[in-house]
Amino acid sequence: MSPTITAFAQSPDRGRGLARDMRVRWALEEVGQPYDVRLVSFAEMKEPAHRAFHPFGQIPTYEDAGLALFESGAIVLHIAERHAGLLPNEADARARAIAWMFAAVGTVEAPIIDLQTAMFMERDKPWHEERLPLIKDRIRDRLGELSRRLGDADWLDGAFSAGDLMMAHVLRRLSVSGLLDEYPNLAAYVARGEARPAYQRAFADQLAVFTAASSG
Ligand code: GTB
Repeated sequence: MSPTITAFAQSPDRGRGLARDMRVRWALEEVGQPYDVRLVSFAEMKEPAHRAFHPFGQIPTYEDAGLALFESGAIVLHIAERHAGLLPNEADARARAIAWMFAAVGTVEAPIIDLQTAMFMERDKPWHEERLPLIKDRIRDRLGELSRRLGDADWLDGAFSAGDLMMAHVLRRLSVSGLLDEYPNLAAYVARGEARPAYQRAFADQLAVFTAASSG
């Protein structure tokens, strides 16, 4: 039996691969694990049947042989722990790769979510214009630090790992803001991730969902 993940039936990202099912798809493609996808509407996500898998009524979820998981980072870690290819075997290197996964969602993604919340949900607030540069500068602080750490390396700690997968996908969320272009080594890092065959397959699959929903 293949694992089943959930994704938006009609993703608000319009097939740009920004929703978090993309991380899970990418991880499954990297390790060569086939999977099924259950598409859910916004209404279905909030129904008890979906909340049994995801307490917050969101995507992605992951089900496999009686195990149900939510949280994209936890799902990618689970996949990486059960298959070769996304975490180093050596214990310390493995711990560092996992630390980068946490850094991606906890330290780097947090201010990026603030920016998206400001752009999509707070535009009408009287303090919006004043708040925006503050959020952007917090993101720049993180990107500057990350850029200095990456330097001219291909990946954050040796070979490509689940830490890079999570970080590259988090950084992709900045693509429309222009902020990533201020850090050429980070833009190149994301491009290297996007060039991976596993990423390409995952991207094509989620785009096909959007294309089918748009034409149907
Ligand atoms: N911390 C959780 C995780 O990492 O899995 C966060 C899960 C989450 O926020 N899921 C979003 C969701 O289900 C989809 S990915 N939202 C519906 C809801 O909360 O009701 C977030 C997302 C949505 C849209 C875009 N976009 O349009 O570009 C990008 C990312």
